[in-house]
Amino acid sequence: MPESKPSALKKDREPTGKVGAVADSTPVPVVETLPDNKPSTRPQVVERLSVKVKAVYPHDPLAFTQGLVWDGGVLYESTGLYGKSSLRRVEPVSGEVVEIRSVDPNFFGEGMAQVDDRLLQLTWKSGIVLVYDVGTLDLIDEYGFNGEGWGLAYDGQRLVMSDGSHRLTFRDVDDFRWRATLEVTLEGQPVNHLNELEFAEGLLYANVWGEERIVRIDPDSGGVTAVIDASGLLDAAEKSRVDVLNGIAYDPVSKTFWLTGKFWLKMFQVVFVPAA
Ligand SMILES: [Ca+2]
Repeated sequence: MPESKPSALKKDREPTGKVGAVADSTPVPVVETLPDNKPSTRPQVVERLSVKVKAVYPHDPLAFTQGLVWDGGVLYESTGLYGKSSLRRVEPVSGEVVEIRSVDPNFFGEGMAQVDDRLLQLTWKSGIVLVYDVGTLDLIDEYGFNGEGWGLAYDGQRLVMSDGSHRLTFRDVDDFRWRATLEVTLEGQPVNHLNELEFAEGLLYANVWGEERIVRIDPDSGGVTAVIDASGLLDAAEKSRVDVLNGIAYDPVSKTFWLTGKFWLKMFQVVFVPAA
C-alpha cells in the first residue's frame, strides 16, 4: 500500500546493540506530506496545557525518583543512583515510606510499572528488569532486554518502555520481549529524551528528561496530542536544590495526576487544564 502513510508502529525486528545511542544517530524518515484523500492520523492541533495544583504533599528529598505508580490509594516509587536505588511503597498524603526494598548496588533503578500482581522495575544500563510481588515486594524474577531502560508504563494491555530516545518499545508482559517500536513526534519532529511514562484514559504521558514539560502521546500513532507546561511547581529557591521533574502517576478514581521530581521535597496532586 505505497499510497498510504507508513505506520509509526514497526513490527519488523528489534534493533540490536545499544539501542539508545545508535537510535539517536539514525536518520529518521520524515513523512513530508499526506495524500489529500486520506484522513490524517496525525493530530491537527497540539493542545497546550498547564498544571493546576489540587494538593501538595511531602516527598522524601532523598528519593531520586525514576518511576511512580498509583494503585488504589498507594504509591509505588522506583528510585535511582548506584548504591542508592530502591523500590518503595509510599503513603501518598503523609509521604511516609511504608516499605522499602534496596536494589542491588550494581543496578541503577529506573522506570516502573505494575502488571497485575507484579511490579516491573527497569535498570538503566544493565539490561535487566527486576520483577517484584506487589504484595510482599519480594524480588521474584528478572527479565532481560537490549539497550537502556528509562520509563515504563502499563495500561492493562500494553506494556511500553522508553530508552531516552524518541522511540518507545512495546513489550511482552510475560517475558519483556520486544513486540513493536513507536516513534514519538511533535508536529512531525522527533521528541527525544522521553523518560517516565504513564497511561491515563487511553493516552500515554511522558516526562521529557531535563525539561519542565510533559507530552501526551497517542499510543497508536506516536503523535503528541498535547504539551503540558509543568514549570512553576517549585519556586526558584526550591529548584536550585533539586534535580529534574520526573515521576508521573494517574489515579483513575479522582482523575488526578501525581507529579514529583528527583530529590523534590514535594509531591503534587494535579489536573491538566488549558494553558491561559
Ligand atoms: Ca508512571
